[in-house]
Amino acid sequence: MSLLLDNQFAELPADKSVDTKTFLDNVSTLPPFFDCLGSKVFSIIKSDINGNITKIRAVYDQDPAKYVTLQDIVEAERETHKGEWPKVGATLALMWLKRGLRFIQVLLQSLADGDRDENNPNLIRVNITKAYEHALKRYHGWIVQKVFSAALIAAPYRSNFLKALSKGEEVKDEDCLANVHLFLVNYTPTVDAIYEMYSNLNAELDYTV
Ligand code: 0SG
Repeated sequence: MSLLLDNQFAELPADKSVDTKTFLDNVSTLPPFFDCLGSKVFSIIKSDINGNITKIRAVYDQDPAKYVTLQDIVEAERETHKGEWPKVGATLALMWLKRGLRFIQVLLQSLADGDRDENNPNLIRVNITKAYEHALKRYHGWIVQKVFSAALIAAPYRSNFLKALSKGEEVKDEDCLANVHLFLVNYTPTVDAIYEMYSNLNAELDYTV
């Protein structure tokens, strides 16, 4: 069985709106995966992502009928918080969460595409670095970039990572990567749709932490 396919994201409707409840249920399955990765450095990342999800869910739970889509939340906060927005509330939490989700997407896509360090074929540092440079690096000052360097050194071997994706079972690489491909079919458009929404609403910020 594949961990990813157990947690397949929902297909987007034609208007590319993202259903809040389904999205929150889907992303909530990601943080426990960090426990399989071993090193303590991953608990920092897990707690950051968990914090984002908790913040968005707290807003959703206030009025599920009002916040059916993620865009409903972001637009409502724009009205409520005016000058503070978008660096506030669930809008800020989703801004960061989507960057983590993009990181995961680029990492998985890179593995599925067969990107590999031929000298160290059982390492996934090239895939992780590609994802980091695409999704996160520009938002990180030097201290957080050091945390990334520590995470890179502590990253699991490719074989162990693929095994974790297969819930600890010995699955052929090609079967595991076929599942990664299938997972990305709905996951990638969901992440793209959130990015597009932030761009359309002018909700994206460019500061570093
Ligand atoms: C195989 C695994 C390899 C993993 C390699 C991981 C590489 C990534 C390492 C990056 C380490 C990041 C550690 C945390 C950094 C955080 O500081 C930043 C900024 O966090 C935001 O800061 C918060 O998320 C916001 O929280 S909120 O919900 O309250 O709104 C907020 O606090 C904000 C600051 O607020 S403000 O000053 O604007 O008021 N977080 C990130 O950069 C996201 C990191 C996501 C990493 C995803 C990695 C996934 C790995 C998956 C492996 C399968």
